[in-house]
Amino acid sequence: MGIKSVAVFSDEDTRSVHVKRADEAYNIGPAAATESYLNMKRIIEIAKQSGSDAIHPGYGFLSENEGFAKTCKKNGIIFIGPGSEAMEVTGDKMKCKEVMKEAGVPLVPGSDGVVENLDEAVAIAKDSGFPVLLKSAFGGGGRGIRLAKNEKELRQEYEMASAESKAAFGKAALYVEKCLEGIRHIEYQLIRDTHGNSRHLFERECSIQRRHQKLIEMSPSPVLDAKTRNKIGEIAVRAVDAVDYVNAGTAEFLRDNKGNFYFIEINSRLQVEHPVTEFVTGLDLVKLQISIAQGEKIPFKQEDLELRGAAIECRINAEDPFNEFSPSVGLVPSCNLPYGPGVRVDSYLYPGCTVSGYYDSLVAKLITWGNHFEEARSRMINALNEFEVEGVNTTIPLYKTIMKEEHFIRGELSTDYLERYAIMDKLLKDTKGLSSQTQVPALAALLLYSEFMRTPSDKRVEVGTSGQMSSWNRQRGNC
Ligand code: MV4
Repeated sequence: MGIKSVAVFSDEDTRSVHVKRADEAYNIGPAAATESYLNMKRIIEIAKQSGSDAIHPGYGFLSENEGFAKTCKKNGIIFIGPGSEAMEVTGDKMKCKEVMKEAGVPLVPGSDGVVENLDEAVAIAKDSGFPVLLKSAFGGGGRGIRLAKNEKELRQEYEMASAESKAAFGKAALYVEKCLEGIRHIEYQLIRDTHGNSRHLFERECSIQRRHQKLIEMSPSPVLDAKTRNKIGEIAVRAVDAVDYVNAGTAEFLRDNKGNFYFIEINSRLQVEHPVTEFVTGLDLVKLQISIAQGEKIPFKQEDLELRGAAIECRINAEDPFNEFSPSVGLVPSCNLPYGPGVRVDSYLYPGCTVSGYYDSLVAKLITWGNHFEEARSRMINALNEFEVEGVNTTIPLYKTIMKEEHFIRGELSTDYLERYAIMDKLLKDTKGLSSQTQVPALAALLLYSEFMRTPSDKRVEVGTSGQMSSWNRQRGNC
């Protein structure tokens, strides 16, 4: 778009790739996010110093912080996202549900807002039917959710849930929802301009998650036919119209095993998985966001949009799937990123870079597109096989297993997909339980040991740094 870019970076990110790619880059403080990427004052200071007209908040950090959106506006800097008023509504679960109910957007059966006391919770649970979920109005991403399978459990859980909510969020405001079974997590990408035009850019299926962190996203969803796609798309558009939303947003739904859709929340930021939608619509969503932030109208009608082909995203995290997904940090001496027709890698990895322990473990997004799901899947398999990262463990082996797993291939997905089909056991079987980090040293040790054992004892030399047989080795009689 011919717009100059200004990057901000913490001490930890001095050599990060976005710093090299931006036209200008400014340090905003120490590694700790609270002193850098969450430091509103410092970020506004840099925006003014660099003469920036607008700030794109990305995702995470301040991207859904209404105070930051307000501060930008107060300082005459365009916040590329929704206004703070819309953000205030979408950030308050109860207020948002109220607005959605008014707009005729389907909600999960349960209480109308927060319950006043335990008896009200029990009455509502009996009405909607057990099992129910007790959710905190201030929770999110799975926090502050408790399951009650009957009245006795509900009575027990209610006391604990209100104490937990008070402790975690400062206030106890609970609501009751019927617990939906066999659900899928399907979200709609939305865009709305400052002239009241709103479009949906189709759905993304995000059901494959671990501890409420998405792992794989895809479009189209294997369970949506064209009629349902448009019907839910219209509902999603109604949702953003109802909160007078502006710019890109995502409406999240749960789909139960009877095919009913229920609105959960609106995410007021561009999501990690937006490239999936860019691939199947051919749109550049960040360019669209910037145009809308400049007051331009959406340059297409709903009927102009076509969901073309299929796209899949795998989130490559620096975590060890063989060791409870523990974070893996440090130098990446070398890496090989895949490329080719229908392959996109959004990443900060380059040979010699460092994975920090200060920030999120996401190191790359690998997205593939094909004329249909099978072509996207086969391209993903090839890309995963080409994708090499030295120095840290990654979740790549998990995705190699999932891409070949029969239920995944048949589109039989649900939010409990990993548990339901014992995917972690399949991963261990596929890889004999060794992560890339342990596979290489283990093989090296085996080679060394067999070499050592083949060498006549008077010809053997110590393989080590000291040159002396260490006491540990001497006692154990090995090298
Ligand atoms: C639910 C549900 C079943 N029934 N609500 C978890 C986090 C939040 N985004 C909503 N979540 C759920 N709410 C009712 N009434 C199941 C989940 C849920 C879930 C939802 C989406 C993606 C992954 C999930 C994993 C576990 C539970």
